Formats: sequence, structure tokens, C-alpha cells
Amino acid sequence: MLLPRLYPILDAGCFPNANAMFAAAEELAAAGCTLLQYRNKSGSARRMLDEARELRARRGAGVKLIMNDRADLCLAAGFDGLHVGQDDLLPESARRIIGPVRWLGVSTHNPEQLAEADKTSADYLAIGPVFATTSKANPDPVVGLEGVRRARELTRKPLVAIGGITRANACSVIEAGADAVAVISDLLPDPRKSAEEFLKILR
Ligand code: TZP
Ligand code: MG
Repeated sequence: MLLPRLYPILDAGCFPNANAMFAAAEELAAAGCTLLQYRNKSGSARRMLDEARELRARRGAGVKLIMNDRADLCLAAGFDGLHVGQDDLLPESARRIIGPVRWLGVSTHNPEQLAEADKTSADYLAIGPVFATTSKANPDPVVGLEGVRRARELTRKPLVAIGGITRANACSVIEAGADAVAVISDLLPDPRKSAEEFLKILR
């Protein structure tokens, strides 16, 4: 797999309604994003599936969709991959559900978790929060650029950095060894403009 440098996360909680989120997805695709994650920490399963199906129906050619947390909804919505964290299904349990082809990403927050996830069939690993973030409830301690460097030493899998990443600090994160940056808040309020700027900075 080849990760694009920018990995936008559409967090349903950041939008006033689902239509605003669908519009953001279209803006991100128009800007050139090829990988989007759908994250919803407060919606019911049926609402998540409805929204995920709509994202799938509207996604442009060449855009891959990753479901956060839920292997069942990944399959039901026909997504291209799943992202699990330390409180979700274990990577191998998730892999058994989504099969060998769909992408599997695993979130880690320290060197021990990173090294453990490296032994799994995960297609990519995430490390964070790199910087302080307000987009996640009860975030783990920040790992800083040093945490990204350490993670880079511990895995040859594609590495995604997440947490507090902005257009102002994205370059430093890539220089520390990340292959991609996952971003929620600095893509708002104008996803197309922000994504274009990220993609220009990270070229
Ligand atoms: N996991 C670690 S930090 C984070 C998640 C989901 C939130 C990232 O959001 P932002 O707004 O880009 O800091
Ligand atoms: Mg999760």
C-alpha cells in the first residue's frame, strides 16, 4: 500500500449536520485527497451506517474510505479499510473480519504499543497525539516529534502521525519520519483550501 501524505479524518462531531460532512468530503476529493477516514464517536450504529453509505455513494474516483473503530460497519458500508485503536478489536480479530485485502490501520500511543502493532498484519500504524489536540476525548500524553522519530525506528510499516497537526507544523512531522499526517481540525472550516495548502506544503 502507498499512503498519501495527507490523511483527512471526517469527524461527524465537527459538523453541524451530515450534509455539511458530505460536502466536506467532496471538497477534500476536489482538492486531491485520495484517502478519507470516517469517524463518529457519538452516533448510533444505524446512523453511522447511513452516513458511511452516503459517503461511499458520493466518493470520487480514486478516493479510498476508511472506517474508524467498527469492522462490522466497514463491511456493511463497503469501505476500503478499517482503523482500530487500543480499545477496539485486536488487529488480528479485525483482520479476520475485513479479510486480507482491505486496509487495516492501528493507532498507537507509545513505543510498546507501536512495537506490538508492528508484529500484526496492520497495513499502516498511527502514532500520536504528536501535539496537543482538542479533537479527541481523553487523549493519551503527547509524544512530540521525538515520539515520531522513535516510532520510525521501530517499524518499517507506513507511519501516520496524528494529533494537533497543522499546516504550520506538518513539515516537521514528516521530517521526523512520518509518511503521512492525519488531520481533523486544521482542515476546517474550509476543507478544500486547507487540503490544497497541506498538499502543497507536503509535496
Ligand atoms: N487520535 C489521536 S489525536 C486524534 C485522534 C483521533 C485527534 C486528531 O485531531 P486534530 O484536530 O487533527 O488534532
Ligand atoms: Mg478506535
